[in-house]
Amino acid sequence: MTTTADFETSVARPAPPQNLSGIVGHRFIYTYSNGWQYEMYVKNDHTIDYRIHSGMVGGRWVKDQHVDLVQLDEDSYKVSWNEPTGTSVSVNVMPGKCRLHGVIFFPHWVEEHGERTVCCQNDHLDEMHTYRDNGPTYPIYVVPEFAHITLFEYVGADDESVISVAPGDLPAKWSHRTN
Ligand code: FER
Repeated sequence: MTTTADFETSVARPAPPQNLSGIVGHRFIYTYSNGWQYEMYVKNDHTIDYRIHSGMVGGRWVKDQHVDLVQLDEDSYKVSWNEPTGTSVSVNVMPGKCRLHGVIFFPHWVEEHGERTVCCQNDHLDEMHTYRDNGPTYPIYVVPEFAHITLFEYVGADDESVISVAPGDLPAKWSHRTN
């Protein structure tokens, strides 16, 4: 059993013990305070699939994004990554509190032309890399927002069927399911 004391850290041991079982294999749907609705599936301890149900780049979906995933504390995880578009994201997740905080760092070209990223990204990787490399990258558009998690469920790890269709091809109100 892991107790609160086990999360004590020091200069010699800055990282707390890692137990990712509270987030790996889980799907969660959340709405940011700006109204943007996202869905993330933590497929394993280094990979996510996701769909964007609404917002600036609503309709976008991605499989097999490599991420850094750590446990910060009890009921506290951080997922961080860089997209083929150049966008960087860092998301803190507190499942027990249904609380999430994300910071998205959009290159300038995505702020100007978000629609270019609305696709099944996996079918357009070369195109995204070209857009990324052509920019303009700066100024970066930083979007820091809290979100409320409306659905959090265990669906099992490494399941390709969890996120396998575009957000627009789901039944009406599919993302409105809560638990
Ligand atoms: C999130 C915030 C942003 C997220 C994904 C993104 C899956 C991706 C943004 C982009 O590349 O457009 O919470 O979760």
